[in-house]
Amino acid sequence: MAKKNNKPGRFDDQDADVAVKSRAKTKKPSMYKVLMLNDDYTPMEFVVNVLERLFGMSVDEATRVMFHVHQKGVGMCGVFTYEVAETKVNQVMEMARREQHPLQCAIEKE
Ligand code: TYC
Repeated sequence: MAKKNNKPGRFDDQDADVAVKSRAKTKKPSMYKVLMLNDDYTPMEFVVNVLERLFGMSVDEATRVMFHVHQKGVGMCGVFTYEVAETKVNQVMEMARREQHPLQCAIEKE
């Protein structure tokens, strides 16, 4: 661009055509665990189905997670950004509500 000639044959530093690499500041988003809680009434098969459909687990993986929750009281379905985690929880609750199961799901910041 325009050379600002303060003196003949000189550049003003600030206007010189120098490509300055500036990297936009990026921050990794906070991640959130989606937790499944045990209860005495939701059928095991329903929980396995939820884990397959909403969390992309295989039958084996979903069964393992379901039994973990059944035995320990709580277990992890996955880790997501806040908005995705919130959506997953809402989807789990909606699936459970439709079938009138008391299944509960929660978000925990990592
Ligand atoms: N405890 C339930 C039963 O015995 C099964 C179950 C597992 C429920 C995991 C909820 O998140 C859960 N039918």
